[in-house]
This record gives sequence, C-alpha cells and structure tokens, in this order.
Amino acid sequence: MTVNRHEALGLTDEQVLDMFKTMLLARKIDERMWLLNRAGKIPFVISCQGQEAAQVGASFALDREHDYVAPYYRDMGVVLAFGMTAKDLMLSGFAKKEDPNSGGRQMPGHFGQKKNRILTGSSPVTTQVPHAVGVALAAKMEKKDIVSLVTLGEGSSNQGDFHEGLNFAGVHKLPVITMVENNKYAISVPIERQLASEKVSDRAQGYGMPGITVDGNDPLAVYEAVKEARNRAINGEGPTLIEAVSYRLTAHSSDDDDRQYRESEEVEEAKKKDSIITFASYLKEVDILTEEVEKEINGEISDLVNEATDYAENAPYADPEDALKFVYEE
Ligand SMILES: Cc1ncc(C[n+]2csc(CCOP(=O)(O)OP(=O)(O)O)c2C)c(N)n1
Ligand SMILES: [Mg+2]
Repeated sequence: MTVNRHEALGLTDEQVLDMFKTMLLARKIDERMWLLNRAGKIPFVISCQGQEAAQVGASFALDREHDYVAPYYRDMGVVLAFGMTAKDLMLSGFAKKEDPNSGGRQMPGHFGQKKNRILTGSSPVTTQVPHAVGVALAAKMEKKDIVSLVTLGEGSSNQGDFHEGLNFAGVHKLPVITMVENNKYAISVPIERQLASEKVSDRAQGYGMPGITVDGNDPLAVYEAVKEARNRAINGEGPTLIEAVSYRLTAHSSDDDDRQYRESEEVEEAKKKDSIITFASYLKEVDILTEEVEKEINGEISDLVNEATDYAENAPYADPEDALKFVYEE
C-alpha cells in the first residue's frame, strides 16, 4: 500500500480536511471583505489571499492549545487556526464594539486575542518579532514545553527589530520559530529590490540558526518545516527561520492599485499555483475531497460567512468614551 504525503507526515484524513476548510474559510472571509469594502460598508481590507497555505500549514504544526503566535496583518489563516471565528474577524472589519482585537478601535489586521494566545501586534511592521522572542525567553525561564511562532513579510525582514530579535533568540537558543511569508512584494517594491541576498532564509546564518526556504503554496511542506522547527525548539536546540514563498494575489490593500507596478499576466500566472486550487486537487487525488464533501464544505463556509457578515453589520459600535480604554491606567 502506498503512503500518501500527509500520512507520511503523521496527518490523518480528518486533519488535512480541517486544514483545507480553514484555508477556504480564510479565503472566503477575505473575498467577502473586498465586496463589503467596494460597497462602502467597511473601510479597509488587507488580504491573506495567496498565503493561506503557509499560514494554516504552520499553525497546524503547532500545539494550538498551548503555543503562542505573534501574527502579522495578513494572517487570517493563523488566527482562524488558533480559534478566532469568522464573526470575530467580521466584527473587526466593521469596527464594532465586540471586535475581540481592539473593540473596533484599530484597523483590521491588527490581531490580538488573549484567550487564544494571539499576541497583540502594532502598526510598525516587525515589532512582533521581539515580542515573540520575549515569549520564548519566558517559556525557557519557566521550563515550559511551548514555542512561539512569529510571522512577517519579506520586506519587513529589513527592519531592525527582525535582526535584533533573531540575534537574541540565536544567542540564547530560544524556542521561537520565525516564518517570513515571502509574497514577492512589499507594497509596490518587488523582491529583487528588497534584498541583496538570494533568499530571506540566508539571513539565518548570521544568527546561528537553521534557515530554510519552503514552497508557501504547499501546506504540507510548510507543516513539515514548522513541525521539525518545533521539535528542535522543544528539545532545547533553539530557533529556526523559515521562509515560505508564495505570491500576493490581491493589491497590497483596498487602498492600493497594483496595476501601477505589476503586470496582470504575472498575477494570472501566480493564480495557477493558488493553494486553494492545488491543495483541493491533492485532496481529490487521495479521495478525501469528493464532489459531495466539497459541496458540503462550500455550503458550510458560505453559511458561516453570511452569518458573520449579518451579525457584524448589525452589531453596535463602541461608545465614544471607549476610545481611551486601556490607553491610560484606570
Ligand atoms: C516600520 C514601518 N515602516 C513602514 C510601514 C508601512 N508599511 C506597511 S506594510 C508595508 C509593506 C511590508 O511588506 P512586506 O513585509 O513584504 O509584507 P506584505 O505586505 O507584502 O505582506 C509597509 C512599508 C509600517 N507599517 N511600519
Ligand atoms: Mg511582501
């Protein structure tokens, strides 16, 4: 009997189907948000589209009951895998009082949810790296078998916080996994104009940790890399830098027009490698995703997204006096 790729990684059929559902949910929420934005109902969207495989593959390789994540703004797949709901994300999109991230006071994409161990992020890119390194330092000091995962864009790996964080983690052999989601652009700047080194993962060498580049469109490849990094971290062998290469399928945000700086042919070409399509093909090949199951999943996700949209649209806004909540000591 031949062993399938996911079975070889120790993943059950249910687990890979759950991965696919999480990826698809992220995609469908994101697509709905663009429609709501263009209809004038929500102010801003910053997409996960094209990066779902890396986000979900990495998250599923962690202990989602105990590990910590410090996500960046595109990580809808990470936060959904860590327990945030479609409703939570829509509440954030509509900037409503019940938004778990910030009570509707921050822009979407500024994730943070204590009960699911999702660290609050800041708007300056890469500030989450030293935060995640801090969690890993605490885990080491308290002798806890947990890791932190921090993600960021490749352009952001030029920021000082990345280098300071990775150096500290390398020196102290901390259980932190840094995953750079290389989507080939930093707003309008293509990858060739961002880095002098060939790969983002080359940077690991300077900080005494392994650096690996994986296909970010392949959730199983990312799962494998993060799983191995987690094992190393738990065994006291220190941090790992992982570069997951994919492509940003949308404009930078709902306020950007990417036709100004890249050809639509390039985007169309990248869509052929879209993980939502390629992972579905894999699941069909191994007879997990039948036509019937696919129909069922699409229906379920549609219902979830519709319910979340209606709920968030009708939810109350925050009270004006909430603006200063958690800003000053009370
Ligand atoms: C310190 C800092 N500089 C600049 C910005 C503005 N900014 C927001 S996103 C972004 C591009 C980041 O690109 P990348 O890291 O590749 O992430 P991507 O958006 O491609 O996922 C920039 C320059 C910022 N938020 N913080
Ligand atoms: Mg980028």
